[in-house]
Amino acid sequence: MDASTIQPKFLKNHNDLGLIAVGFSGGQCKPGVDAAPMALIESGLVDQLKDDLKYNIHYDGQVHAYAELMPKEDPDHRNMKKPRAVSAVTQQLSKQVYEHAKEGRFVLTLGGDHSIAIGTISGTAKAMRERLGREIAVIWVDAHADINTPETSDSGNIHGMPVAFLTGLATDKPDAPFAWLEENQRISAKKLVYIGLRDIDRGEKKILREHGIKAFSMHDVDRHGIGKVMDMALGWIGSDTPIHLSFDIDALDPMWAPSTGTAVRGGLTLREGDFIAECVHETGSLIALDLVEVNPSLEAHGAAETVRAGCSIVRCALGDTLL
Ligand SMILES: [Mn+2]
Repeated sequence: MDASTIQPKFLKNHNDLGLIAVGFSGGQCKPGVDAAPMALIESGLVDQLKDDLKYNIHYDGQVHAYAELMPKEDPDHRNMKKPRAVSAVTQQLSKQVYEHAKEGRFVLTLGGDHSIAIGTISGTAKAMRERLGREIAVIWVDAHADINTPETSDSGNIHGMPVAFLTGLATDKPDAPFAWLEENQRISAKKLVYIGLRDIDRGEKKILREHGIKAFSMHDVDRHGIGKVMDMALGWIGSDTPIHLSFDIDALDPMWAPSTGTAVRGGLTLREGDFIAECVHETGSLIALDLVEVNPSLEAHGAAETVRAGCSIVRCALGDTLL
């Protein structure tokens, strides 16, 4: 492996990378997803980024569990489970991401469940507005749309709601848990692109339709092939917009990534997942990556495989190539 030859358009130094390890699972009900960052790091990911891809890594050396932020009591709020815990963690994470991004670094966040994207994306959105006066685009690779509002969600798990909060489709009143999200931390629904969808709640389908959100489901991947889907996705975003890639490992078929909390059959192959990451890297517009929902405690026999798939996606997004 060698350092990438792609010149990043929106970063200060092409090899400066801020790494944040987030051991947080409170956006859903299954324990274990908090162990993913350590599993990814122990499998050699950070060393590969450093030694092979030549990144200069800024990492505080800890997996953040944010125990000090956990509220004593956390009753449901608007049907949301653990709203204060998720709010406190994402608000803190937003600051951590912002601190890296405002220095012009690439930000890699290893989760954790997908609720943490409220923190990561709000952090890069704010930093890019301040540094370059630009709105960011988000490519959300996932089996699920994660765009339920508290009111449309059946489960009340916040990992199914981050996109609703980030786009402003869901807001919280002053003094309520998610009141901290400000306008300059949000993203436009017009600059959001989904890839890999196949398990969408009825309320979510309505939201996607009504807001004209660009979404490539597995049907589109089957029809056009992943190459054409990426051309269309990146064409929609345009070449002059910073991209935050939020990658849920459950976008991959459980054949390749079985150890995840809400696995859905009929997903992307390992190569299709890597290809998405490679294509986004090649644009030079990628400014941040989240890798979430790896849960090494589920499907014990598939944990190593799932961790390996996650590492591969991160490497591809950071410039690893086959040749
Ligand atoms: Mn997700």
